[in-house]
Amino acid sequence: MSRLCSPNRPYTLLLLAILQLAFVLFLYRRSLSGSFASFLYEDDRGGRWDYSKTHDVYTNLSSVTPSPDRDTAAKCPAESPLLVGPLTISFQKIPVMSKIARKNPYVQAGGRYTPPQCKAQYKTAILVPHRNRELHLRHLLYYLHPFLQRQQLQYAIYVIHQTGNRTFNRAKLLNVGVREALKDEDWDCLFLHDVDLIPENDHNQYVCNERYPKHVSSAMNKFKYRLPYRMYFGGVSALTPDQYLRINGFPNTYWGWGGEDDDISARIYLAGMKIIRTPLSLGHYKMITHNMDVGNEKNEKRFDMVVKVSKSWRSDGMNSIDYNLLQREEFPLYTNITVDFGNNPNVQEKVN
Ligand code: UD2
Ligand code: MN
Repeated sequence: MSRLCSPNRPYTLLLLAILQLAFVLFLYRRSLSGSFASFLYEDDRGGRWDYSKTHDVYTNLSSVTPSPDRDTAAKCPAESPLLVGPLTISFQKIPVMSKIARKNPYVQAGGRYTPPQCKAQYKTAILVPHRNRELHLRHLLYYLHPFLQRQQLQYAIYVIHQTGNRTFNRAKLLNVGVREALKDEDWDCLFLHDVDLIPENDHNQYVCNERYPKHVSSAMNKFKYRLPYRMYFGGVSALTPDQYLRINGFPNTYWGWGGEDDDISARIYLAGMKIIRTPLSLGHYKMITHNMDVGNEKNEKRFDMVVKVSKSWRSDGMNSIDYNLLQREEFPLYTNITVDFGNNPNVQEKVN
């Protein structure tokens, strides 16, 4: 027994015990945070981006020339050579739709695109819930079309438009979008996308994670480029059709603003999966500043509803959706799907 550990020195012993405990705690926390980070964020290959140096989102696209024969064209490479990293995003001026279409000559009717120079390896559908945000939609189309072309994806943009002025229902619109988009194509991935969010880095690939639903807008200017809370799932997310159906899609019963994103987040865990996220350094988005919309007032029932999700998710979702499809139109830059949902059953609404 050393002098240090002699029983005559009780304070030294106590100090040693405390140090040992602190060391064990330190190791434990390190391993915890290590595993937490690896399951929460997709591998970002250590990428650190300098967002003070940005590029025009249309850079390199004029160099794209069609392959003489689509059938013999080589597969697109695993990583597109067109990517540049951080992009210049500004909401000062925005071209009219016809000008945006002219800037994207290879986009086909309905906002569909297949790379003209190589065979795409991946097919992504972008689904945008919408009403009365025409200006935001123009910004989104201006930035998203070249962004997706830089990634050499096969893609289509769907805008799901809720008609009338009754209470807005974002999650139900997305269920409609998924059902309608899957009638067109066997999509590998579904991107559920707010109209007012613009991605700031083209290395943020619009592809799904094969195992888990992915939260993509992990770092928004609105939240100072941090996650607002741990289970957050709002903004932009990506699920494979299989993952979407495993959670029974999104809830149809959230009328007005809020709560539906937390319900979806809970569904993912209830269905035995977890949320993976785009690394914060890559998941940068700018949200166009806006006020709350008329017809999308806060859903006062949202907290009561979210706590009941373990009971509701199996019966409220893709297996219970009911809607009146009014129109499907192929515009040059997007496919527009107009639906009527009727009244919010929670309140007495005026008939428009
Ligand atoms: C947050 C989430 C959003 C959703 C919402 C609560 C972010 C960035 N986004 O958005 O994903 O969970 O809270 O419901 O935190 N919309 C229209 N017309 C309307 C109303 C809404 O087109 O009249 C669409 C549009 O795509 C919009 C989205 O619904 O981006 C979400 O609505 P918001 O932008 O008003 O809500 P916000 O920014 O608080
Ligand atoms: Mn918004």
